[in-house]
Amino acid sequence: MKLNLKLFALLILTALGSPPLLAAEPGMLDQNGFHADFKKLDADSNDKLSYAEASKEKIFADGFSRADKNKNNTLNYDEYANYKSAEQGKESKRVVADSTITSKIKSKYLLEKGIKSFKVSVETKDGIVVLSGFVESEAVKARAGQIAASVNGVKSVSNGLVVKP
Ligand SMILES: [Ca+2]
Ligand SMILES: [Ca+2]
Repeated sequence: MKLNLKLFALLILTALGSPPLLAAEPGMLDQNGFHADFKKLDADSNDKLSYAEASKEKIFADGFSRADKNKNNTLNYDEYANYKSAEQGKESKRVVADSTITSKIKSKYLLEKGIKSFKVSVETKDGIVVLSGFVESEAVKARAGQIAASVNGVKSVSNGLVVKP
């Protein structure tokens, strides 16, 4: 029984601990984690990835030629791992930037008397903010949109707030 509990706790810790680690330490992944991925893609096991092999991963379907630094139309492990860790780094930066935008907007809404922040939902993806939920007047809706647009890093605001007096 005790052992099971320990195992359970370990599983929880692992589950909680993994995603931030993956995001925070691409260098570590570079050394350990990509070899298995590389092997899986390398269907003919020649230690190189052709476009057909690499493009099974979406980032290489789009970025194969950028990853292929020496332009020989195949990716060796270093080309594969460097490109992949750079892309993952960009992706985790984007996610951090998006959640920073969301929390800045939410904290500004808290300071606005007219906006009942618990009735307004803010979501940000790649700098594009989507507002949904309810406000009491057109003026408040417009104000909420202006506030969202004024936050650094916001590219556009899709104001889906519904006026419900
Ligand atoms: Ca191959
Ligand atoms: Ca190459």
